[in-house]
Amino acid sequence: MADASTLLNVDLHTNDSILTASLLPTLSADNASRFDYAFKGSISDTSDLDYYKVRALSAAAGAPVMTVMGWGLATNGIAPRVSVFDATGRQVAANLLVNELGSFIVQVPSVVAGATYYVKVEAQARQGVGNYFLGVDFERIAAELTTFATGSLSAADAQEFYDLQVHRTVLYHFTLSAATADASIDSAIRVTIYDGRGNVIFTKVAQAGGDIVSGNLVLEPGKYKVRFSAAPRDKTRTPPLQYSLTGNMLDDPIGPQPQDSTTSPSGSGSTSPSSSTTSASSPQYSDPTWSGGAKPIGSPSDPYSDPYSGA
Ligand SMILES: [Ca+2]
Ligand SMILES: [Ca+2]
Repeated sequence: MADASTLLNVDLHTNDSILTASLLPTLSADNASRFDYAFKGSISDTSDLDYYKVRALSAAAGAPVMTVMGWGLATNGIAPRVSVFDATGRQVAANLLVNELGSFIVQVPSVVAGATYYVKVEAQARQGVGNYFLGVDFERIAAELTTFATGSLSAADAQEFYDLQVHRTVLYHFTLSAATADASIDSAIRVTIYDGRGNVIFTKVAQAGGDIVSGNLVLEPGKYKVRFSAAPRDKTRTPPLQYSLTGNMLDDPIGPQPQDSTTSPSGSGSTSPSSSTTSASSPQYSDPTWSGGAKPIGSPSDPYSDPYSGA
């Protein structure tokens, strides 16, 4: 944990609300970096919040997608959490794209050109003190998110399995979210991915009603099993839970892709797996297939500890 002497920017709580954020200068444009706005700040005590004022680019810029990125600046520093508010102080719906290893990235798909927004930075779970980097970037094209699997779990149906068939090497960026109808019961959902030999190659836990969690995974061609399991703190009480595994896929197949150039959006470098019409004639490039959902197929063990143990 950082001490006061290593904090880069102690604001003495002058920017802990949207009202006082407006007293601060707008984040200056940073021409030297890839971000439209960039700033290094500090969470200087456990009650510190930092609000920053940002102006969306003009309509002429044609860049309505607002991406806000925060990450800790020290190995053992804080994990920042960022959120976006409009000029009236209302939180703006944003897709949480990345929440892993101290990085937190949200994206607002469409902002009002020229409008004022506020970015709030806090420490995740209000824990820790330290320095962070905040970057805000306006872009033309939003990240395309695909839903890979979604379903419901309950005490009677505490896990669901999917078969995943991968036809070419892909890099998945997964985001897992968990929701519950009964927030009074502390619970979570775990996703676990097994390779063809039953080895666990990926696992993440999302708290019900909490932020999504994300992770990257490279999958070679083959068959995998994906399990979603309910993880209530009190094993005798499992509330109704909903899970959603979304994200996107990046791939780099060797050789040209069998894409129909007449339907590709120009210059987007699309990684969307949504177009599957060509896969029948070119199986070597077909997208991974997800199947199953409700049917339990065996019960592979989970070597990972209870997410609540030691908590
Ligand atoms: Ca601060
Ligand atoms: Ca502050």
